[in-house]
Amino acid sequence: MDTTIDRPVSAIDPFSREFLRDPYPHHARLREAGPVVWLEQYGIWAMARHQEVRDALTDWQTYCSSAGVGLSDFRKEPPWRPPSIILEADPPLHTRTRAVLTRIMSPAAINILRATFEREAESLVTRLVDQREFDGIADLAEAYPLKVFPDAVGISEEGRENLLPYGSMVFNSFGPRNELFNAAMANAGPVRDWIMSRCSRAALAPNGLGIQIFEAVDSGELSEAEAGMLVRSFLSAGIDTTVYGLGNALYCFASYPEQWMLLRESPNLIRGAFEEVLRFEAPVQTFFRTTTRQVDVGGVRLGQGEKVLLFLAAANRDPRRWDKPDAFDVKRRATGHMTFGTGIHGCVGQALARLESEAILSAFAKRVASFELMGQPEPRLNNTLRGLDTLPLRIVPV
Ligand code: 4MI
Repeated sequence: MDTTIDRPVSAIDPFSREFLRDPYPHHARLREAGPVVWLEQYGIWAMARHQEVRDALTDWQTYCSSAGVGLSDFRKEPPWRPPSIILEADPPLHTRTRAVLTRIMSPAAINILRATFEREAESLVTRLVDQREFDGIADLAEAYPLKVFPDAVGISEEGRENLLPYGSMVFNSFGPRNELFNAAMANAGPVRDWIMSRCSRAALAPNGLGIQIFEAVDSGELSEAEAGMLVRSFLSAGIDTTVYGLGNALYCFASYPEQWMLLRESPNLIRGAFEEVLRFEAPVQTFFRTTTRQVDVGGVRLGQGEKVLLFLAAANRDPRRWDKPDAFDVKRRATGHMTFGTGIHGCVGQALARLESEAILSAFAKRVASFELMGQPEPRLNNTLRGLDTLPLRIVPV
């Protein structure tokens, strides 16, 4: 027999500037409060332990995505844009759209891009190393994905400056309608119009990832409108996530030079090192689910139709799961982190994210003895993402 216990309650606001600037002490308090915690400010549940986050992500029948994966409940208020047919969908719709993206984004399919991604990484990194000083965010973490990803999708050069503002809209919109949300939405109309204009068959280059989605229309798997919506998903998910991830990687290696030294000595550590970056400084910090039924979590009863905030980044540092969770250690087995999620919604672009990080870290590893911080990095606060606005670096060449 399970016994019901009083629900743990917290007054924490996980979307306040104070929380977002340094979430880790708050994560620890949320983990300690219990397996699931009621956040009274928002009237939602939160899970911050690895086991519970993982269990929720792998039980899509209880924890659904079709009511939105942000704070807003699509069944109670209109979404700010038509819902994504992959991220904000459940089976059977999700199963059909996911099958198409799984094929286009498979490791084998993404490997075809490797030579191009490596060449672009070598060329950018060579230039930055010659320059000695650069901003790790604008000059690398933004510049690289903004070149290779739209090229791979087959997006026109014209208008690419809309991609980062759109990403900011998407990821801030998963939080409450706070200042961050309002600032991101300030120029929403033109940005959204440009994005949608890039999602049609006619706007996409031949041979890119985008046109491959439309090939699934020709084979009867998708409608023309659905294909356009999946191109929108590429443009929503494919830039900011990797911008924040690459920026966090540089920040970790500038902060822990002995870890960079290990990686230089053994380049075979590069792949695992990026997983450790994702565990330690998760670019995507949170996602929501919505309960489809009453459910018991560690003796606490959750009702039907309730929002549950999953702290991926807190699961990544849960001492119940990890040895020395607050240590950045490129030699640890970091797989099992929750930054890519898991289950049916697990990141479909993860092969591409890994390709980008390996190309960049390998190019640096050949040329850079250490990264020196030239000043205080400034955070770029976002309701969902964790990363930097500026990262002034100087390189010590090999
Ligand atoms: C996990 S990041 C992300 C994934 C998918 C979409 C947006 C963001 C989308 O729009 O489908």
